[in-house]
Amino acid sequence: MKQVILGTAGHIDHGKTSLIRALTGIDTDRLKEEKLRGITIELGFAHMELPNGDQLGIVDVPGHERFVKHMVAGATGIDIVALVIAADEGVMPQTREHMEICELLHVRKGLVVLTKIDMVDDPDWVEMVKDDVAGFLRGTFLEGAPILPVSAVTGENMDALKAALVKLVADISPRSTDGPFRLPVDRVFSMRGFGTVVTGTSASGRIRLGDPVTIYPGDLKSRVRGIQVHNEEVQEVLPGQRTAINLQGMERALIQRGDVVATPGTMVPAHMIDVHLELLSSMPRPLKHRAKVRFHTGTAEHMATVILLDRQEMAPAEKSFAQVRLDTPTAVLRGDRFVVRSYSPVQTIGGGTILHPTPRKHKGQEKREAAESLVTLLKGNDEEIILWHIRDAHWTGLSEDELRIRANVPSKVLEKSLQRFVSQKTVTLYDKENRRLIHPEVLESLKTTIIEQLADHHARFPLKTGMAKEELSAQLPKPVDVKLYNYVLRQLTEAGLIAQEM
Ligand SMILES: Nc1nc2c(ncn2[C@@H]2O[C@H](COP(=O)(O)OP(=O)(O)OP(=O)(O)O)[C@@H](O)[C@H]2O)c(=O)[nH]1
Ligand SMILES: [Mg+2]
Repeated sequence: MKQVILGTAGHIDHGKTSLIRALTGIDTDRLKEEKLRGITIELGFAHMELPNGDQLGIVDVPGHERFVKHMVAGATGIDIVALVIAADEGVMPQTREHMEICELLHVRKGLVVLTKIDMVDDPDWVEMVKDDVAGFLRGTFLEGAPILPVSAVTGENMDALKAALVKLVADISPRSTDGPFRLPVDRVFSMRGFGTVVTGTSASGRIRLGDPVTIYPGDLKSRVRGIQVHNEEVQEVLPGQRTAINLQGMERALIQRGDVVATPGTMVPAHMIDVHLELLSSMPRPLKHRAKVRFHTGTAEHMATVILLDRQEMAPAEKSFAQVRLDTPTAVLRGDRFVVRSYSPVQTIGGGTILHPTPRKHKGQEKREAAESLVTLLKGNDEEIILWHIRDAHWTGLSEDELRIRANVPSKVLEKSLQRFVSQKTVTLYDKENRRLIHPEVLESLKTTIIEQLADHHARFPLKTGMAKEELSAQLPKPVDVKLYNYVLRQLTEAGLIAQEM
């Protein structure tokens, strides 16, 4: 039995919620305001068993232009999309925008549901809309996907839709359970007698009842007190499941949508993020260096400033490296996708891949170098990415734990690569106790700098015996890890290159 998450997408009033109700019997519009206005505002959730026994978790999103930010949060973590288009209206602005968002988030599979066919008398019209939609999908991940005309009111063709879903689900490969458990929170509420409950689509890893968890970016500690998947109590969460987690001893007010419940020690709050940014061709004007944007990743939305690294502006459809400076911290890992929307008027303008969750602040001349160097994080293989981070840490070195968070490569690959690197001396393990690493070239540069500084000192003050250890380290042009400094002094002394007096 497979478990797959389907998300809806499409323009306002095109029949997304009605379709889910017709499929599952569940009304995902729960809010009073939604009932009153007849539109979806918040994300809605449902689930169903397909005719072959596979389980479908469903996320219903709002089509209203003002709630696209909820749609982005909902589309995070879906396996397949049902793009809903009303047969009497055809492709409309949010049909386009939702498709763009799905593409930016790397949704790979889906189908189109042409709803409200009971409203169209002319069969030629339906064929025409179908052709039009097929044209619209050309060049997207839905090119050639099934287009199913249905009516949520008469139930016409609903069986054909279910059959198409079964076929689609069969094509989805199960998500890997490797890596830390991560659940981007889309709802938080408190339940009498239970305390705080968070819901979301589990993104990776697994977690069991009683396990400790940390809620990022706030670094709040808790424990899994209860788990529900599709309203049933379970012992364990696997990736790609609609999940509710009851958190032990956690105040509701401390958690919000956008936070991530994860295995402790696997993330850090990110204030600045290095990214590869891809702008949409539909964007009305270029994106300027230092533009204020809305940055969406996981279920979070943050105000941010885009620092372009090697140009003053980016034209529509251009791609480039950038540093995103967030107004408030977030929790991300390398490889996560994101969406960028303009500040005002609010409109989706692009997105891309997160490359480095905790980079240095890039400024001045160094910006251009940073852009060139980031190519490795975008295109490199796991080993190249690991080496990049060790080299990038420079004289502060890097612990294995820090490396694990920054590189986000499968844990087995990380362990094997490091074992090999250390034994082949591609990497130096200078602090066994804390498992801290340094790149040999970076190590050499530290040795050379120390010798140069000492030689310079002796030349300038020939009558003095030497320099105090602390004075020397304070004069180094970049920060050095204390343990690394002592390690290098010891090595230089043993090699007879310097002399130490107590
Ligand atoms: N005749 C007919 N009406 C439909 C059909 N599907 C939906 N409707 C009607 O269209 C209107 C909008 O339907 P919803 O399901 O709320 O549309 P939605 O896409 O969820 O709208 P938002 O979530 O606000 O974007 C409602 O009045 C529905 O009764 C259909 O297949 N046939
Ligand atoms: Mg709706």
